[in-house]
Amino acid sequence: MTGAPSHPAGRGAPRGWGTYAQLPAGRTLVMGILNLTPDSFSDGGAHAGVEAAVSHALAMVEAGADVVDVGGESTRPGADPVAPAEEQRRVLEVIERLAGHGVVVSADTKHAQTARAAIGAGAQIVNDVSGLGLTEEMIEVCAAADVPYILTHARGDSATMDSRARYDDVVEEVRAELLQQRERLLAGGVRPERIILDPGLGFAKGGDQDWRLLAGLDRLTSLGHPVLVAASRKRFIGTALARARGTEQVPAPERDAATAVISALAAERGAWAVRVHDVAATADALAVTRSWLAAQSTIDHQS
Ligand code: PMM
Repeated sequence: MTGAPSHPAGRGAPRGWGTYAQLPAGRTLVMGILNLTPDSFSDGGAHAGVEAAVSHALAMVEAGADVVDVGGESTRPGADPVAPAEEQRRVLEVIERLAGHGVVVSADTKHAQTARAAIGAGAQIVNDVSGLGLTEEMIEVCAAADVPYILTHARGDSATMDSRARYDDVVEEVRAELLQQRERLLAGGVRPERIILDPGLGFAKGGDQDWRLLAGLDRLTSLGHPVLVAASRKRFIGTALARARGTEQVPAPERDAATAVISALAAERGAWAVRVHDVAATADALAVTRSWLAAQSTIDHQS
């Protein structure tokens, strides 16, 4: 990534970032989710086995994923913690295989040892959802490897996060807490251009807090770091759909069309990347968003 933005600031122009080594610049990227967890809320157990996992990941790349995010520990509220050794057993071989295929892999982990091993296996980005629990060891690993680091807002762990969803002003507090953690990363030697920010939708958030964070995305993109939006299939989407349909909570696999709409809106607001399960739907949503914005900029230049 270079320091300078690749776009003039404006609608749909990702702000504050240039390009990471192999990743295209100038458009919102798609991060496809590969959860290698038996208890993941949305696709648990479906990709058991290395072969199935690799072919699912390659299918996501074929469908338009720029990055594949590989995780071995479920982060949903109430999920059991996974020891780093078991987490590594689940992910390392898959990461190695994907890196061998030239896929850009991010390692979704809260454990510094797993991040280190994942980088050794070929992962190029560390995706950490520790939030306020970010460890010094994780900072050391990322500084030493000089890899992009996704700093995700979260309070507490899977057992406690729901009880910590108390904010006076969720957008301002999430921003301030991310900036605090950013200071720790910088003090530990992580270069500023390596830090990607994520509001941590669903992590210690409830009610309409996730929607407020999306609506206030400019407060994060204006900080000059790339911003990742990871809304895919999350509970707040199911709740909004249920309210609109007048039904019970809408289940995770029925949230993909709504997720694609959020991807489009996030791209319009300058998100660097969106993390999704249904890559094809989001790739299409981003393609039509780009066409819309390209036409918009022509009109803007004429007037
Ligand atoms: N959410 C989940 C897992 N990893 N990573 C980042 N950076 N941000 C997130 O919000 C995030 C994440 C949980 O969702 P999943 O179980 O569908 O993967």
